[in-house]
Amino acid sequence: MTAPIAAWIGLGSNLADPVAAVERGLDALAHLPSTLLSGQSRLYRTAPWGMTDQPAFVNAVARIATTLEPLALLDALLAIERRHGRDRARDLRWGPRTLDLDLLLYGRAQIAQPRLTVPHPHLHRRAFVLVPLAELDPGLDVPGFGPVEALLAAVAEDAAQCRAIGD
Ligand code: A4P
Ligand code: MG
Repeated sequence: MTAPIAAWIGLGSNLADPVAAVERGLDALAHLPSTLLSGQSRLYRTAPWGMTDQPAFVNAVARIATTLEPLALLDALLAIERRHGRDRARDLRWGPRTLDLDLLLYGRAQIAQPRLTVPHPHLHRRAFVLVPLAELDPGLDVPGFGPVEALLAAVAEDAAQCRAIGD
């Protein structure tokens, strides 16, 4: 048996009922094979990043312990997206989506493959990822970029636009 790896998944939605979509995404992560859902942040309402003329997003981050290899995990995440009604052919870059699952970190791995880049290429500059990540583990080191807390300090203005739902 290989030892489980701690991996981090970012969840986002801004169509239909985004709170329900993110909650279904978390539930689907809990049911992945060879995987344990070991932590989840609160849900945050966040200002749209990239393409700003679209509805606000709901975002969260989950920590899993998994023995799935990185590409198998990516395929499992894409399958969850498909089951939740995402049609990639119609997606605009950085545009609206029913459920987006990003593989943020896979242990301390640095991966540069055609289908998979880890750490996720935009993670270090996205407050909507760094805020929930810091809630779970502020000292977490992003390989090649540094601790989450320091990355968050660099996007403080955007971080102020991330509101925990229910607060
Ligand atoms: N891929 C490569 N590396 C990864 C990885 N680490 N995790 C490949 C997941 N996928 C990865 O994904 C396209 C392909 O990227 C996958 O098939 C996989 O092989 P995608 O999610 O459709 O596209 P993208 O490149 O991630 O850019 P895209 O579509 O613009 O989506 P993003 O980057 O996920 O951004 N604002 C707020 N506040 N909250 C949000 O959640 N999300 C977006 C979408 C824009 N603005 C947002 C939010
Ligand atoms: Mg994505």
